[in-house]
Amino acid sequence: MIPEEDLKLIRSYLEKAENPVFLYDDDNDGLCSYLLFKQFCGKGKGIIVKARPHVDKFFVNRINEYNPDIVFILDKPIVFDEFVENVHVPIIWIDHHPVQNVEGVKYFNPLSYNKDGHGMSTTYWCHKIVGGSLWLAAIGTISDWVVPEWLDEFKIKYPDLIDDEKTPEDLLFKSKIGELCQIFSFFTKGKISDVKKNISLIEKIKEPYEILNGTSEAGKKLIKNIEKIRKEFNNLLKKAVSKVSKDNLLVFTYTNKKYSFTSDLSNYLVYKYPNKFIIVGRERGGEMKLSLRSGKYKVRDILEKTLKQVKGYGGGHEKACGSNVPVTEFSKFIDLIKKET
Ligand SMILES: [Mn+2]
Repeated sequence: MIPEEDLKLIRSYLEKAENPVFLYDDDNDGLCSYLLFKQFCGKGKGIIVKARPHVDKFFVNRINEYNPDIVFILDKPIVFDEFVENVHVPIIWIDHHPVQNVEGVKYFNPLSYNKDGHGMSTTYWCHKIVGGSLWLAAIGTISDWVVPEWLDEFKIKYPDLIDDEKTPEDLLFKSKIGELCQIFSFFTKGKISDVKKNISLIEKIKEPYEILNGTSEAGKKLIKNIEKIRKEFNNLLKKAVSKVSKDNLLVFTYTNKKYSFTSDLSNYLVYKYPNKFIIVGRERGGEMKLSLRSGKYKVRDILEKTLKQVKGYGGGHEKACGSNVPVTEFSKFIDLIKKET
């Protein structure tokens, strides 16, 4: 848990900010963290950090263009020193991935206080800091497989978005809020110019029904923008499900130049087949970009062990990880994991 006084401190930084820049992860948790902070400040600039777990030098110039007085980093597991050394305003970093030690930033991570506690999600903490739209807080939190203690409050406000679902799995795959989570994850896929358009449309949305029922222009436009992506996803999902066998290991790989669906596919598969070790891979530029999931196996431990014998990198949560492995190493990677299942 992040202590109350730290939450207040972060809030005071937001209140004082004249021109904040928000760097955020490209998943729902990162996006909703940003949306809540932007909503609270009513000013500043958001920069989405796509397709990499780290914040590196590349973002220094992008940030300096906006001449910010403060930088917030949301839901990114890694920040390189080369970034911190070249940004000359305060950096506030809020995250819930394994604790990092980086000099020169104000770092807030619930796991710093209790290594074995639950990190919840970054959106969960951002909501505690600024309040704001409860439905955005719910999307960011539930998408990270976290059930907030205010779920009942949410249910009273949006009775048609949740039934009796109580677990993250049921919320994500059986309820209307889960449908929204899926729609949201499509908003950040594809070309950065398309993603930026989607995000500025989302910033205009006040209630989820604008998207779900197309009751506003922005909502209608958003649904239209993701039509093609949704179709591609559903096609891939069908193919992935057809790969299911008696094996404990389920491997599904695909090539798609435009969109990454690895985490969406693996999340659905682990819900359907919790006892399997699931690996979904997207081949790109000589690398396999992987999402690993399981309800049964200790994914992170097995991944760490495997990466000692195979080139590549990766990490994440105990039962949900991401990894990059050269295509040439992929079959060895699979063989090693197979031995663990
Ligand atoms: Mn997160």
